[in-house]
Amino acid sequence: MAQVNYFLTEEQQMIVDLARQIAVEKIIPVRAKLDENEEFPWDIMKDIAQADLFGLYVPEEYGGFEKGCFENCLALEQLAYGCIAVTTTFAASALGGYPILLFGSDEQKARYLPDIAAGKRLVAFGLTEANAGSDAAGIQTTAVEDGDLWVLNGTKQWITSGGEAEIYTIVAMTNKNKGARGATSFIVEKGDPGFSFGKKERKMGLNASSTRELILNGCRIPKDRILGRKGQGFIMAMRTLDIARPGIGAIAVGLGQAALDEAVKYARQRIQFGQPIIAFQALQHMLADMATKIEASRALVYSIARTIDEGTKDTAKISAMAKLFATDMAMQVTTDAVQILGGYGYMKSYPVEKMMRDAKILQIYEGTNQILRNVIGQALNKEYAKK
Ligand code: COS
Repeated sequence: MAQVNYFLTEEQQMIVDLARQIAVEKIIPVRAKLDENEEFPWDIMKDIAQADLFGLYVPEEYGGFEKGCFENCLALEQLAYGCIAVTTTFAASALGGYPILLFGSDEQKARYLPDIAAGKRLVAFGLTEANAGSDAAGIQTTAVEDGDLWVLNGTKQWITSGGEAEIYTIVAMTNKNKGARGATSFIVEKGDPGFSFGKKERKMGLNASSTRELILNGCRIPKDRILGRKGQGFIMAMRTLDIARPGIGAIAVGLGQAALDEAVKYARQRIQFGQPIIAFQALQHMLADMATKIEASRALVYSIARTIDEGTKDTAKISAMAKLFATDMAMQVTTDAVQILGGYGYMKSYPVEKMMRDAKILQIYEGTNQILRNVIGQALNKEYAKK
């Protein structure tokens, strides 16, 4: 049966195979237990580290493979085939690491990137606050200079890998009067004085991923922990999200594929009215739509990730498109998979109910799909104004 050819190089196919092997051998056997126990997947993080996948996007001089957004998407898609909670922990490490890669000094890169590439220390990205979600420029955490130190005060909310990660890239206001231009980014480490964590959040899904508050209470960090220059924090966060969002699209593709595989398998063996239910056209049409939307999402995510890797500037619009289309697809496909499995789909003994619960976050984190539509709409407005 013909499959779409995405013309992967041998090396890219190796990344796919490696990540798929981890999904099948290490993640799928334990995903229900991790979900049920809300357990952080440390063992799997070690497997991913041993496979050298944490270093995919890190330059060779810091111990990585210097690959791009596309290779990262390939790994994310396959890991997500196993479980998107586990994959979110892996993805969050890149989200927290990109600011160091994009804006860090040579000295900061040398200090942090080798450990990040080796998977020795997890990274987290601290942007969101109770009153600054979609309105990311509304952050209230402050950073003020005090002699040789920066002193940070505020609370970050819903931070993926909060408490588990050791390195945090935090956005704080250094000049509240300047709005988005008054934000600055910093590296904060677990153990820094005045830095602690809130309780682990309980969630609808994504239970193997840990989500906590970061509490900065007079947190004192050395002067050289500033990332880039004062006032660059918001742009840094936006550029980080522009590189990371296709990865969320890739996670959605992996999840959608996993749900489709479960639905087809079930529809082929479930007998009703004397025949497998896949013989019914109503079911075939559902499966056909699911498969087509997954392939369309994969093609979109891959081509956008490749475009970003070519060094294209101003990628906010296309990056938003990759996340928007694929994550709406994943929500629909996982919901349809539950429908196809019927009563069994609603039971915890089958994996599709978890897939549907997990899928919902994809439309919310790293920019709600409503904000992404705004980003795309505003970009269109600007483009057409130039024509
Ligand atoms: N790349 C580079 N610069 C960008 C940018 C991008 N993608 N997006 C915005 N900017 C720049 C703008 O050009 C503007 O610069 P000037 O000050 O020179 O004009 C500045 O940043 C402020 O931009 P804007 O006025 O568009 O900011 P808004 O406050 O209106 O917010 C949105 C823009 C809504 C797009 C932003 O807040 C956002 O992405 N929100 C979602 C946040 C998110 O994803 N949260 C999830 C957290 S991580 S799980």
